[in-house]
Amino acid sequence: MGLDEIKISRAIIESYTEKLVKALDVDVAIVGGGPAGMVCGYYLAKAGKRVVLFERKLSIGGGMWGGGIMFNEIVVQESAKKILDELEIKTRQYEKGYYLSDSIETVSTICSKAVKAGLTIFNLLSAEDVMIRDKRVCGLVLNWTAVEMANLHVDPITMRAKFVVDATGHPAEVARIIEKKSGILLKTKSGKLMGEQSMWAEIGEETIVKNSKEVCAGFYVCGMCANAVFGGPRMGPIFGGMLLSGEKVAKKLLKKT
Ligand code: 48F
Repeated sequence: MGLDEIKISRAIIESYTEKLVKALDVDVAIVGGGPAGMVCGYYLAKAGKRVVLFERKLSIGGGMWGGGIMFNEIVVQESAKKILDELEIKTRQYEKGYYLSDSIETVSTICSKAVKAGLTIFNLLSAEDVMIRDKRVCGLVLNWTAVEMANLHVDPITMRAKFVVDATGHPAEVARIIEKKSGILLKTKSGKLMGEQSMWAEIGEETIVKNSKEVCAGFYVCGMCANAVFGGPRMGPIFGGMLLSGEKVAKKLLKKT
């Protein structure tokens, strides 16, 4: 039996197009495929929600692959270990309250479980803007990362979502766009982005979960982005807060969708 290259191409184009068309109108759109965004997507998909995640890069996983300074181990504290257990990711106790896991196993397993639960992930697509109607965030404006990188003058496409989650990590990209373009007052102390503070693992891990919440109508933040928006320290290669933050936003959205 000969393999037909045209059939292979048609299969990919038809299947991807179907997936993309389905993604144009969903319950929740997540921007950023780091640990927080993926965990958020996992819990929403598991509960049967129509949820898509857009990741700029070729690979998902954000800042988790490299552990600390490229030593590919991550640390998770007691309160977050239950999420790694649920996902069947191996952990080892280092000292009381400090658990280690292999960052490669952790990223790949979270991604696998999320996709198997029903999360649709699009890599190589960047959110470059949002859609806002009646002061409510209600969708994303997307373009190929390759277009963005080559600085080509190509117009984007738009998708609609009941809720948008910014999980873009330190740069808080979607929140920044909303602040810059919409004039909407954010639910922070200043009404604007508060900015990330210097390293303090204990406070950072606490505040990141508190700060994972609604920023304005239709718009939530989780992961490092939450501390960049509401003002809180960074925390380095401890990842429990990221996981708990994704879970928290998913739980909040489950009550609303
Ligand atoms: O940075 P990232 O891993 O965010 P996170 O889930 O986790 C933070 C930790 O990795 C680490 C830390 C732990 O203490 O502080 O930094 O909060 O993942 C964010 C992902 O978002 C993608 C980016 O490529 C990365 O994979 N991203 C950023 N902006 C966009 C985007 C955008 N505009 N469109 C699509 N993806």
